Amino acid sequence: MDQLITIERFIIDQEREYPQATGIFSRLLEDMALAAKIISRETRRAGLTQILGMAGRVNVQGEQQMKLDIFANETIIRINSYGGRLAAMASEEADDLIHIPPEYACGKYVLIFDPLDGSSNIDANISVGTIFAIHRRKSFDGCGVIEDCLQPGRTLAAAGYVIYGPSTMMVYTTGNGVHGFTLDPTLGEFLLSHPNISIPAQPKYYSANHSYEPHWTNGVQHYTRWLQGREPMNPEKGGMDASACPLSARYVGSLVADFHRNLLEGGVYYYPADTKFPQGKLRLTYEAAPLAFIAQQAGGYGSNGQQPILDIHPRSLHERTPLFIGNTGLVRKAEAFIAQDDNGTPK
Ligand code: P6P
Repeated sequence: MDQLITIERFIIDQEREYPQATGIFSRLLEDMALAAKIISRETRRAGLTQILGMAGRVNVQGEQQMKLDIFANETIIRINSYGGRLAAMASEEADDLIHIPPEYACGKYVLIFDPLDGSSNIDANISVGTIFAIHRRKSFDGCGVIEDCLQPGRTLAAAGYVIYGPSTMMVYTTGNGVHGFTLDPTLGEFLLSHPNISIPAQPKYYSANHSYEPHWTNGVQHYTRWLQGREPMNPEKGGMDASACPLSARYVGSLVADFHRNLLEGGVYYYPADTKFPQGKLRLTYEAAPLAFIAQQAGGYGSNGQQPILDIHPRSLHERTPLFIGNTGLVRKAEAFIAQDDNGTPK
């Protein structure tokens, strides 16, 4: 029988491998696990607000019942505002940098997050997720500045996500492999369930929204036909050969759910640029980069179609990017089709 290792125990054991560690980074990861538990509890009740009359509920502070994504955002901010771990935060829900309240000390990390990605799926009871990225601050002292959050994924200190599905799982990396923890709601503990996650060499799925296919570039359209086993081996270069195809199509419409399934089963998720999103829909700093770090640590790869996501230097907090992520061979093949067929402009 496997050992019962809580996420807190695992984090402390990992910390011991770094004698110079101060424990701040560990506490930060533990804070994210606490936030995940709180958000999970509320997400589980999402369908009950009307039935139990909680819609419009006034909480102890006299505040109206929040939408779940606002609740998730407020939970992460509240838990991480004190403790002196962070110099600043940035969120998908906030236009600008989130400063640490003046009454609290500023720390040496910055936290960038999407509090509840895919939240439009909640009413349909579809899995949703939290995505987070942790950078070491570049500024020297005092409050954090925007440049602390505009660092390439290559320099990430940690990245992770929480998937609120049939079970709640937290998956993260600090650059020392990818590890998954499943929440036991009866204990209130995240237990190590998926140590050292490695993306399977033989992929099963591809995930894309085919309704946009007429607006994809030639290269992406050819790539899609290749994944379906309908396109000849061309181009020769670039990773996996056609023996892996045809792959089955699986598209939830919730990035964390699609990414998580492809990470565990093997596959590729892609959201290319199209006429509606000429720069791509997904955000670089709190979606593509943290997931690309996780993919890389699990033996996979994340690209914008031309270059590694991890090499892109963000110019703004909410900058968008095309994203191809999953098995390295599948993503490299996308780059090869794009390089061969594209002049880079969506139709
Ligand atoms: P579409 C959710 O809004 C999201 O950001 C991702 O979670 C998801 O993969 C994608 O957008 C779905 O977008 O255009 O296919 O509905």
